[in-house]
Amino acid sequence: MIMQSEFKSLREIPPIDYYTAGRRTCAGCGPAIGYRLISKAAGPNTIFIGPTGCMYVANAHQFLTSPYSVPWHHTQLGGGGAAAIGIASALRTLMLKGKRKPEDINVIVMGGDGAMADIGLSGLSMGLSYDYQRLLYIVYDNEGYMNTGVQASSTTPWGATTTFTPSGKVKPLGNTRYKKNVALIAASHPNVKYVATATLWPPLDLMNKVVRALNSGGPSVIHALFPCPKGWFTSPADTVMLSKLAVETGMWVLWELIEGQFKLNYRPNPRKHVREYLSLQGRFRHLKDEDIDKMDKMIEEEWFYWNESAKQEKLILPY
Ligand SMILES: Cc1ncc(C[n+]2csc(CCOP(=O)(O)OP(=O)(O)O)c2C)c(N)n1
Ligand code: SF4
Repeated sequence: MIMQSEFKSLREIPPIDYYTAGRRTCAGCGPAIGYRLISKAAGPNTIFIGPTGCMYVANAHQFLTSPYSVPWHHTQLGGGGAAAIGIASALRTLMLKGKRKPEDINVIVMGGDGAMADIGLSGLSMGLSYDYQRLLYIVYDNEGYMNTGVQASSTTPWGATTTFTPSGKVKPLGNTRYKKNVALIAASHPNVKYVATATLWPPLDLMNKVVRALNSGGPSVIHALFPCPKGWFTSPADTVMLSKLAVETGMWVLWELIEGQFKLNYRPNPRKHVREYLSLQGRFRHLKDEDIDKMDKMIEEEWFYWNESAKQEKLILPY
């Protein structure tokens, strides 16, 4: 099979969809938009693995219907990492034994932050210590356990209200934990060939990262921030704009690590104040001006490390 090459412009994006209409996700669902772009980039020779979460429950588990027109396999919430290794290993063995014609088949896990950053983190880590090619783990990060009613996960940002971290008299801030950086954890695995962060904007950045990850020659990870109108209390019409604002305020940093070499993909200049991003989201409505300024200052401080990493072309840890 000819390897998918990178897309130079939006015109080159294939019209065919492998994540099709008829799903039951909320209007403006970020992970659903992401799925569509990712599956287009990966192409038809792809097997998707879906741990339990919105992308399973709202898509594929009822009425014997599915919006996926490529093979799609459900796993238990924490089982995405192991299932992917099993499938990649079975394909390799069948091809080595001559029981299947040799071809490039993508194995992609699309797991939420609950599935990949929390409950299935050990499976993700295990997957990254093998040498399977075209094995890609995508953490679709909507910053909470959304399918079960917006509970906080370890990637929920500081200051967000969720059903597990409600803003109130005792804890006016809501969530007081800092967001876990899954891409940095992934980067610490010696066998990983490609690690990147992405979001819905710019769409070609996300799609080309999928192509680069699959062509990287080993296991790879993309940590993608995908806005969730239901859990973020945002307008469905704002989903892609929120992705853009996350990048322009420096709240979400677009970078990639190719065989250990760090590359910053976008430097906001001038960086917008994080207020522009937060003010569109009901989950931050309780924050006072001084809280928002504190968050902006934290972003500014963290950017020192991203700039330094870009200068030295290697990861300089901010924590
Ligand atoms: C081991 C286990 N614990 C809890 C659940 C209940 N559960 C089902 S989906 C879900 C939320 C998953 O969150 P995430 O992976 O972030 O995906 P999202 O729903 O946000 O798309 C939970 C807690 C489960 N199915 N299995
Ligand atoms: S709750 Fe969020 S992630 Fe789940 S279907 Fe709705 S918008 Fe999408």
